[in-house]
Amino acid sequence: MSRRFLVTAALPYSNGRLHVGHIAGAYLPADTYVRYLRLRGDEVRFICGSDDNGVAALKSAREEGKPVEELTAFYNASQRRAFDGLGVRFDIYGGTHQPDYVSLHEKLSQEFFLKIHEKGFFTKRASKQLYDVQAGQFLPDRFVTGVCHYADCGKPQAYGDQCEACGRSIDPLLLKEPQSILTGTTPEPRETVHWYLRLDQLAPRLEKWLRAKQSPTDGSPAWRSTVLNFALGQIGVGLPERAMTRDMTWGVPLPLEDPDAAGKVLYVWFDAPIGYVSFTAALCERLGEGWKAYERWWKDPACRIVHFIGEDNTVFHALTWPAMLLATHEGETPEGRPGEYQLPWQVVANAFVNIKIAGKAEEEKISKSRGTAIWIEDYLKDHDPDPLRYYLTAIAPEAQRTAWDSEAFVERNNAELIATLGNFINRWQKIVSEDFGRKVPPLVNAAEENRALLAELAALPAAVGDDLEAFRFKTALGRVMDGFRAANRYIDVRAPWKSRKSDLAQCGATINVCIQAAKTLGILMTPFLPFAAEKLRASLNVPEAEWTWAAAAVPLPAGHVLGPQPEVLFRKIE
Ligand code: B3M
Ligand code: ZN
Repeated sequence: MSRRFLVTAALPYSNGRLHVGHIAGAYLPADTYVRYLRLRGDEVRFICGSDDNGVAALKSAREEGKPVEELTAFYNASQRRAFDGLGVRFDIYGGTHQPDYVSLHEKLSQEFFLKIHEKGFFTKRASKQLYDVQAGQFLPDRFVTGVCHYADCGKPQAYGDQCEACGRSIDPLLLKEPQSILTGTTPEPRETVHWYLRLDQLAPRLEKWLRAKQSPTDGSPAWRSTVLNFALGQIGVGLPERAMTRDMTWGVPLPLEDPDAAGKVLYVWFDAPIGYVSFTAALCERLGEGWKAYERWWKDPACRIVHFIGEDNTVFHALTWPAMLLATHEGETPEGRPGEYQLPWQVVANAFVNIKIAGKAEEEKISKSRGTAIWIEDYLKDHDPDPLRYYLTAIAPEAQRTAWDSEAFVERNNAELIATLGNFINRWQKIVSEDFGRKVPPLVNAAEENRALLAELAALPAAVGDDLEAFRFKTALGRVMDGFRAANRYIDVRAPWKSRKSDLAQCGATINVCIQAAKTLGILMTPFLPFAAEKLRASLNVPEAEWTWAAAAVPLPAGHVLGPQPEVLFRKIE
């Protein structure tokens, strides 16, 4: 039974390159999940693109001395190459301000704003905001730095919107020792008008929806407690209204006739998640369905929407974005749906990946400025994508932060991918070529070890599938590797290099079981290691249409002609 999924991965800001932390956080688990769903035969759209608007890009453009359009186009292209090189294959990679996407994105974002406006979920209010007198402009939140105003934090790593140290959102006016990044001067509060989303009014609907995610009754996996506890905790202390407009020119213009709207754009966290919708629409358009076909994904309860994000984006995906979706509708629909749009079915957030520097005891935060980031484009110059995918899944920060350790990366490539996985595939190639003409030999011998391994393999697709359905990527990969370990033990015991001389039928039975193991494990490893899996598929000569989760434990019949010996699956890393 085929299901329908819309899977998104957080839209990267197009003001920098991607490093291993980004990949481990959102993009790799999302791609792994999508590949798994596709092997299951589910209908999937996988959506991403760059987050071009807002202050991050503006700030970098200032620093790099380039027009912001040029900067975002450059990084959008760089990110696209990095994803492609890693085999992270979106159906569309848009960009909220890229020439091919900006008009549809603006249209949908403005419609969204107007809908919420019409439903009365904004309040227009004058407020004080920090103004840089020397620069003659209001300061976007991220143009102000200072000391976090929460008493239990008080760290100096706070921006006007969020504290880097404790992760909570910041009220720029409460920020201690504020400083403008434009001029270094102390900004002064001045009055300006903004439109605030009534999160307080939406909180009861949000809470009802989130509570249902704690113990789902429809068999869908419970959300990670990190996400739910955070979101419910915020509702518990009360959701403040949030300004959804900014005094800036870079972004989506505010679509109101109101004279107070002049010179303002939508807040980047308002338009960015709408990017998921506008890129879906752009994809529908590209596929010849017309852009409006996005509604089949966003408004149809039969479709499950899954957002993969890094932990710092939790507040926006588990609260603000769902609140926006709810606010396009006055309340529940007569059929008891929360509104017109579907709310996220799952929000899968990962913690950060730190870095372990050789010779240092403490793990550190990956830092661009300290030069500790491992950039994807650099990595791909010398290495294949699969080892990185493997290691980042093996250390996936699913429940807490983990750390990249270059020595461990090399060690695991050599000991696990080469010595365990690659080696198992190599151990019987010579025999199947020389003694059986690359045809699957019959399984004539019912030896105990044969049946035991086949039974173990037969149970594996369901077990790995259960883990993937529940977003336990690390455990799922561990099971696949355990399968390879079992296969190696099996071939050790059966020693076909001996039986080929004494009992060719028994040898053939062993080879048959090895081939079945390679097929099962090859399919199960596909979401994680797509490049090696493709080589294996070709060498087993299984058509793509039969390389499916359901067929994983279906044996290749005796007499099936294999393809050529596989190309080297993994290379040694020094
Ligand atoms: N641009 C990514 C980040 O915070 C942010 C995600 C937007 S998802 C709609 O790094
Ligand atoms: Zn703080």
